[in-house]
Parts: sequence; C-alpha cells; structure tokens
Amino acid sequence: MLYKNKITEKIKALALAQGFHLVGITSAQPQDQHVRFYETWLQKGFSGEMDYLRRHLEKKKDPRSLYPQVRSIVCCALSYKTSFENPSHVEKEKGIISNYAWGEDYHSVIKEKLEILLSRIQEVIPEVQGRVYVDTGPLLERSLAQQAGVGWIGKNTCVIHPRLGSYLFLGEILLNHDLEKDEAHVDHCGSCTLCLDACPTGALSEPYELDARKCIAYLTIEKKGEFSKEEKSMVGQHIFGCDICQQVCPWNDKALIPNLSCFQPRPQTFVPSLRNLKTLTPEDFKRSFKDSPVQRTKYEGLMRNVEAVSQNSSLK
Ligand code: B12
Ligand code: SF4
Ligand code: SF4
Repeated sequence: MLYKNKITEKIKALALAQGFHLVGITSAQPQDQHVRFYETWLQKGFSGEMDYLRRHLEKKKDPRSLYPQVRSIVCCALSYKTSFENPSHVEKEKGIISNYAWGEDYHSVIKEKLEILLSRIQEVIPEVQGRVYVDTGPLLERSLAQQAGVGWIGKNTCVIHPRLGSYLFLGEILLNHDLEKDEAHVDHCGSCTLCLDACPTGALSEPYELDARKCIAYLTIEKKGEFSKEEKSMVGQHIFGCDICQQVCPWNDKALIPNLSCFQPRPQTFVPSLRNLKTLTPEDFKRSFKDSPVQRTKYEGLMRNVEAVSQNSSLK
C-alpha cells in the first residue's frame, strides 16, 4: 500500500505526463467565503441572463452534492497561450475573436485528458473512483483552483499563475480518495489596476468583481436575442469573446508560451474579415467553425455579432 504523500505525488506526476501544465489538490470542503461572494454576485444581478448560474447555486455550495463520496479534488490547468496575439487596433473591415476560441474547443481537449488521467490513476489505485468536470458542471472552478494552489484570482477575476499567466483552462477530477492538500495561492496583484483601467465597458466596476451584463465576452457569447443600442456600442470590434483585461496584465507579458497545436489560430478565427463573415451561410458556419468554441453562439448569434461590429465600423 502506497503512503498518502506518495500517491499524491504519483497523481500529480500523471497529470503532468498527461500534458497539463499545472496541478494542485484541494479538499472537498465548501469554501464559505467564496460561496458568499458568489451569492452576493448573483443578488446584484451581475449574472444577466445566465440563469443556469442561479440554478447551480445550491450544488456549487458543496461539491459533495455532485458526488457524495468525494474526498479530494484534483485541479488541473492547461495554458492556451500561443505566439500569436490579437492586435489592440484592427482595420475597420476586420473583427476580433478571443484567443481562447482560435483553435479546438477546450471542453473536448481537457475532458479527454482528464478521462485518460482518471484511468491512469485507477491503474495505480484500482479502488479509486472519480468524476470529471470542465466548465459546464456546477463547480466554483476558479475558487477550487486558487485553493489548490494553481494560481491566484486576479482583479480581472481570472486565475493567474506566476510563470504561466492567465491564459489557462481549468478542469477537475473529484476523487473518492484522500490525498495531501496543497496550500492556497496568494494574491500577487498588489497595487496594479491595469485591467480595471483598460476594460472598455466598465464591466470591472470593482477589483475582483465583474458585472457580466457589461462584459463583451458575455454579450457576444452568452447573451441571447438582439443587442440594445448601448450593448451594440459596447461590443466594439469584438465578434466573439474579449481578452483586453488579460492582454494588459503584466503576468501575461512574461508568461511562458506552450504554443499547443490544438489552440493555434485558424484563418477563419484570427482577425477575420467582416465581409467574408457577412456572407456566411448556416452550412459554411458549421464547416468553418467545426470543433470550435465559436459554435456556442450558433449561427444566428455569430451573425448578430458580425452585424453589430460591421455597424460599429461603419462597414456597408
Ligand atoms: C459564467 C462564466 C463566465 C461569464 C462571467 C465571468 C465572471 N468573471 O464571472 C463570462 C461569459 C463573462 C465569462 C467570460 C470569460 N470566461 Co468564463 N466562465 C464562466 C463559468 C461558467 C462560471 C463563472 C462564475 O461562476 N462566475 C461568477 C463569479 C462570481 O465567480 P468566479 O468568476 O468563478 O469567481 C469566484 C472566485 O474567483 C472567488 N472570488 C473572486 N474574487 C473574490 C474575492 C473575494 C474577496 C473572495 C472571497 C472570493 C473571490 O469567488 C467567486 C465565486 O466563487 C466558469 C466555469 C466554472 N464552472 O467556474 C468559466 C470560466 C471562469 N471562464 C473562463 C474563461 C477562459 C473565460 C474568458 C477568458 C473567455 C473569453 N476570453 O471571452 C472570459 C474572461 C472574462 C473575465 N475577466 O472573467 C475560464 C477561466 C480560466 C481562468 N484563468 O480564470 C473558466 C474557469 C472556464 C474553464 N473551465 O476554463 N465567463
Ligand atoms: S473581458 Fe473585456 S469587457 Fe469583459 S471585463 Fe475583461 S476587458 Fe472588460
Ligand atoms: S492587470 Fe494587474 S490588477 Fe489586473 S489581474 Fe493583472 S496584475 Fe492583477
């Protein structure tokens, strides 16, 4: 029988061997302070039309409501930083797609890695069972990552690691096995306010607090239906997502660049031509954005965004 610390080390080594850039372990105990923060955020109406976030509240309070046997949570992160960067100003006939959506959909990339990791863990400890999550499950993923020492939560609300920056995707395995827990990561934002100053819509009204209703990422990805006049102007030249509060973060300037092939930009996602997008048919959309996070808006959502950006650029 392996000792707890040896098993923990082994699991971390397996996560890194699976290609994750960061891994940490936290307990399955609810984090009261973070749950309260989440509740207050919902009460302020900051979640906009993302009704699922309200529905998830009770489950998010305690990971044991998802998986009663959970004893430890393995928190993994994968960097999607590439050597490309969205320009801060684009020509008026072009639009911007967030770097997280340049390549393959991270949900499938991470889920596959987590599932293989779980089976590797089971080869070492056959009695271990687990559940795999990435993004869509009712878990406070950033809180868990911070608690597991993966990074700190920056004033732009993203998890940041000192060497890898914040262009990270998070994923977790809930395990029915007791492992050694890591120390929570400490905050390194200090007196910096670059992200708050750079956000073009004032969505970051307070440090660490994001009003999704004003966030370009929410407006272009999550919001359904037509834009109001104000929303349309907030979108600027962003067709899908927004990276401004991360682009200005000094921790991303000095971050390592893993340059994974699955997250490299594709011609249709890197500063794409609005004229080309305007002529897209539903069939072109399916083909061009196959396996891409852009699928989330569906054809109608993307065309709404393209139309708004075209009007903002006074493009005929
Ligand atoms: C809803 C959602 C959004 C919304 C709202 C984002 C937000 N900041 O709240 C919108 C659509 C705007 C969005 C945008 C983006 N998202 Co998003 N999103 C989510 C989702 C599904 C839930 C987040 C949530 O519950 N928000 C509500 C707030 C209150 O919770 P929170 O941000 O998690 O913050 C918690 C902790 O940070 C902590 N906390 C924060 N500050 C403080 C301060 C104090 C004092 C305390 C005690 C606690 C505390 O408490 C909070 C509640 O637990 C998560 C996946 C998940 N299940 O967690 C992905 C997730 C957060 N998104 C992710 C990504 C990549 C993005 C984008 C970069 C995509 C893009 N480029 O367009 C942007 C980033 C914009 C930004 N600055 O946050 C990643 C984040 C990775 C990272 N490095 O942090 C996640 C984790 C998905 C994943 N599995 O990788 N997203
Ligand atoms: S993603 Fe863009 S709009 Fe949203 S908070 Fe960051 S800078 Fe502001
Ligand atoms: S820009 Fe500055 S304040 Fe904002 S997250 Fe980065 S270090 Fe923190």
